[in-house]
Amino acid sequence: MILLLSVIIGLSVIVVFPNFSEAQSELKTFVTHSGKVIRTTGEIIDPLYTVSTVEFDPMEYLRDFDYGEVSMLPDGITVREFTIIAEDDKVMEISPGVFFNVWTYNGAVPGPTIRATEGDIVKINFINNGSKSHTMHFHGIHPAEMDGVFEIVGPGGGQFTYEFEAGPVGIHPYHCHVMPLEEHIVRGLYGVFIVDPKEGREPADEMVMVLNGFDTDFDTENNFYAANTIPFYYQHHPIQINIDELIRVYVLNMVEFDPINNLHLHGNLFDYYPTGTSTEPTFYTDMITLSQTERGIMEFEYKYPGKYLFHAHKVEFSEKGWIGMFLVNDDTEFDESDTEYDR
Ligand SMILES: [Cu+2]
Repeated sequence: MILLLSVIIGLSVIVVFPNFSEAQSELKTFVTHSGKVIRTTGEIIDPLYTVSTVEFDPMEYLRDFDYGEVSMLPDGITVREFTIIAEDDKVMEISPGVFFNVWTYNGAVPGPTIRATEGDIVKINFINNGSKSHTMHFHGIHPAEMDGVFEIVGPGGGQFTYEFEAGPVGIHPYHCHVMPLEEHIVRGLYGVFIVDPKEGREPADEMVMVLNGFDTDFDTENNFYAANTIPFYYQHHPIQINIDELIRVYVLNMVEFDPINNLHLHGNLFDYYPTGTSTEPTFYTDMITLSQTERGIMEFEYKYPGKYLFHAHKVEFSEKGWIGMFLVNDDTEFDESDTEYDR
């Protein structure tokens, strides 16, 4: 029995790390995006750093919506004010032992989920505390000078105030738009902007999933993939949901380098609203395909309790971290310590 176990464990190690010894012995030279020449074994960057300066909890991020500081104009229009600080010196342990220099909005990847109602005035006090120029470019409808492309915000405390009317209804990305754009995005300068319809949406257990990846060896291919930054996180910490309760997922694909990403939900189908701009679903499906910055809203409820996977059906991505699990509870009175969600 013990012998059999050892053989099984031995075989699993070979299957999981087929090139481990090869990669260990073979140092390759890479030129980073910023021109630095580094030597690394390949799949995983050498641990140049050993301390994470980013605190990020994917379970907290999942249902954390920032509605800003609310005030009202004399004509009754709601103003939502946000302060967003960009930095580019933070280090995040994106996978055990893999420390990566992320660029952040408000200290995390993704940045905060900014939320407003159609017609609100959104005011973003943007401060660039990084060492490089950065901006915030929102997808949506706004004046040219609020587009975050030509109004470069300089490093070391540069400031800009973005102000525009929230619209159209839907889920939109925001991201830095400074060249080289690829690096400013893949390092982590992105987040979600939700515009709610004035009449609201049906009450639901709402959550945000940003599909992202990290190229930790700078070869313009991702080494890790995830929903909300940390590979395999929701597989090890399943998202608790209730049976027969409407679940609404705002999903955004921010994966660079790979032309497509996708999402498959197990044991169920969902109504899908591309970009969230319509309140009528376009598809009823268990599978969506998303190109860069493509996004939408998924709505579903589970009929049966238990564990259900959701993951990229592009198997390479799911095997490198883009996989998670819903745990459908039969009992609405649950109180699990690994979720902050109170009902
Ligand atoms: Cu930038």
